This record gives sequence, structure tokens and C-alpha cells, in this order.
Amino acid sequence: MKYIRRHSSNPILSARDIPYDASLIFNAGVAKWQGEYVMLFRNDYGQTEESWRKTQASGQWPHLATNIGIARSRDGVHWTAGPKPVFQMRDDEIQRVYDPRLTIVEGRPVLCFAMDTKHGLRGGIATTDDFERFEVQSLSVPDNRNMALFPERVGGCFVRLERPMPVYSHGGGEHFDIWLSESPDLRFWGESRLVMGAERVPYATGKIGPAAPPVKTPRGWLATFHAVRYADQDLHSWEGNWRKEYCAGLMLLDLDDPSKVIGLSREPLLVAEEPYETNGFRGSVIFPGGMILEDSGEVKIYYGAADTVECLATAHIDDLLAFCEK
Ligand code: BMA
Repeated sequence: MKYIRRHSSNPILSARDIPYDASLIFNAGVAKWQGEYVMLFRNDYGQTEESWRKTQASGQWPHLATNIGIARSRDGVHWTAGPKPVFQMRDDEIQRVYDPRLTIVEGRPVLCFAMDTKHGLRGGIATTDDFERFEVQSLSVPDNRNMALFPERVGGCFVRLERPMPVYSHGGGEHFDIWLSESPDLRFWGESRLVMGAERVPYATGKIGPAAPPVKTPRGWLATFHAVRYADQDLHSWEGNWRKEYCAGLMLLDLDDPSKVIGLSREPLLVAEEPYETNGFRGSVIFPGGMILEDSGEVKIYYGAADTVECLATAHIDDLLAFCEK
């Protein structure tokens, strides 16, 4: 898409910017709050590419642990990471939380996150007033994740996009779709309905999932999503055997009933092309988690690249709307 520009400072945040143990900084949520930009990012730590390959070569399975860190910025481009991670959950049952998305709703920061547990993948929602203490409001049953909360109530209810992983859908395999649920209080979720099946996306041969929290425009809710297509050969990865290419797509949802898709980009918005997108822990991954509409009409799209670094691309709102209304 020619109207979207990668920022010349990319990657805008990576492990070298973090003042504590950090290896992979990616899949961040971003919002404007109290006069600054706030980013919550995923930090997988405990390995370098070299140590990973060494451990693998010795026949053992290397391990990365995960926490969530914070960074702040005045301009949305230059970021300063906080002195320590701000959110982590781990116990006998919970293995980690990751992939934060951040929405300011009714003046309050709300974090959506994914959680790996011994009994499945759950989607969580937490509130905070200071980015130091987080109160978990709800955790879904497995398997569901990629939750993205709308920035205001619709029809009186909070609304989230989400991506359950039903093993029997589409005849089996990793073909998952985008769904939506509503809640009166962020705790109890229901009225669930399908938003978009993966088969509607011309550039997905596998699953799709919600990306950044949607942005309100007079024409509808503008929302990014990620789409997976399977490559014929191994893509670059520390892991080995990585064949899933993640790109970003764009859709427009009805203002009053956001389960209705009223626009969809026929082509991807962003495909991995730059070295920092094609090379890393898992190459060829573009995974947006934050989108900010500025008063000027500029839209900032934040995305994790190659499961390794955090990046920024910008576009004008009118071009994005035209792109998904065609
Ligand atoms: C998904 C999630 C994301 C990750 C992506 C690509 O299934 O695990 O956190 O960015 O795969 O590896």
C-alpha cells in the first residue's frame, strides 16, 4: 500500500533500549494518556540468538520468559523505557502473560492481554490507574486471545474483538476468525458473534485475528487485523521450521453494530519487507497492536516486527478509509 510509510527511526524500540534483562521487544499496545504516549510492550527475555542456537544444538529446548514493560514518549516516536517491568503473572497454573493492547475507556487505561496456562490460552482484561498496579477484571475460558477493546461503549456496553481458536472450525487446522463480545462491566462477557471469517480475507490462507484497538471515524470503526499465510519454505527464525507469514489488514466496522464489516482492504496494509521485519526470532511477522488517530488526520500504527522489535508506520486517515472502502 503506497500511502503507508514506515518511520525512518524504525525499529522505534528494541532490546538495547531496555535497562533490564530483555531479548525480544514486540507486540506493544499504545495509547495517549494524560498528555503523553504510553506503550506497554512484550519482553521475552533470557536468550540471545547465539545462546538459543547453542542450547538447541546441544539437544535441549531453549526457554524464554516473558514480562510486560512500559515506555513513555512525548511525540510517539522517541521512547524511554521505565526502570523495571510493570506486569507479569506466573504461578503453578499460569505460564505467562503477553501481547498487551491498551485502550483508554472513560478516562481509564484498560489492558487486554493473552495468557498461557497449563490448561489452555486465555484472554484477560485488567484495569490500572497508574501503570504500577493492575486489577484483573476477567479471564476468558480457553482458547481465546488477541482481545482488543473499543475506546467507548457501543449501545451501552463495552465491546471487544477477540479470536477464539475452535479446533473443529473450517474442517480443522489453524483457520481461526475474528469475533466480538459485549460486557456491561468488563467482567461478564456475552452476546458473542462472528465479525469476519478468515475465508473473507484474500491474503489469508490461515488464521486472522484482531490487532490494535479500533479507532472511531465518522464513517465507521477503523480496525487493523493480522492475517496469516503459509509459506512454501522455511522463513528466517531462531526457532527453525517457521512457515507462517503474518501481514496486517484493515477493516471498517459499522458504528452502531461493530460486528458488521462495512469495508475491507482487498490487499494487505503492511507485508514484511524490511530486514527488521523479515529477520528475527520469527521472520516475516507484522503484528500491529496500537493505532492512534491524531487531530491532524495522521494515523500512527505500531506493530511488532519479526517477534523481535517494535516499529511504527504512518498514514493519513482519508487514505486508510479509501483503502478499505474500495
Ligand atoms: C501468534 C502470537 C503472537 C506472535 C505471532 C507470530 O500466534 O503468539 O504473539 O507474534 O504468533 O509468532
